[in-house]
Amino acid sequence: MQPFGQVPAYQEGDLTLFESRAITDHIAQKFASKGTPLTTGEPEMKVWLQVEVNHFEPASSQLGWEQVFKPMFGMTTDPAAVEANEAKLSKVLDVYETRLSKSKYLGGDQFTLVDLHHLPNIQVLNGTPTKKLFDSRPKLSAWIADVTARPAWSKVLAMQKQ
Ligand SMILES: N[C@@H](CCC(=O)N[C@@H](CS)C(=O)NCC(=O)O)C(=O)O
Repeated sequence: MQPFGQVPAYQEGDLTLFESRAITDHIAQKFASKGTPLTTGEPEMKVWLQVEVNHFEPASSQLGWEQVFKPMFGMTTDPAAVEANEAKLSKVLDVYETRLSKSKYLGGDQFTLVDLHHLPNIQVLNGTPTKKLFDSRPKLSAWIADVTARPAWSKVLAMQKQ
């Protein structure tokens, strides 16, 4: 189902999808009339979807790998990699701090897939010293408190514990 042997993959009748962001986009469009609309289709939202993939994800996933997943697999965290990626992530978060002083959410004034795609890495990093990069930015901290308090995210976290 997933040509690179990774998760996630998604099957719906004859339709098979991979790449998490393509899957969420499909689900958001298909069920647009149910629950919270998660996509606006606005050019601005598309820009910020790309910001997450190209700027937030690389640094944040490396920080999660070094500080959470490597220890989980009995491997040793590389402090130099943590320092380098915290420097990269800081620059991204400075851009976010400015963005969030102008709009309530990253993709615009409503919660969208842009915000949603940040949740897994934020959750991972909230349990690491990298959280200091979030806590030191007031707009970003308020946005994190808002998006992580959403009932749907609480359900995801509860499912992870099952
Ligand atoms: N760009 C892909 C990344 C998928 C990915 O990295 N999956 C990880 C888990 S989060 C995986 O399956 N890793 C195991 C492997 O690569 O063998 C997506 O967003 O779906």
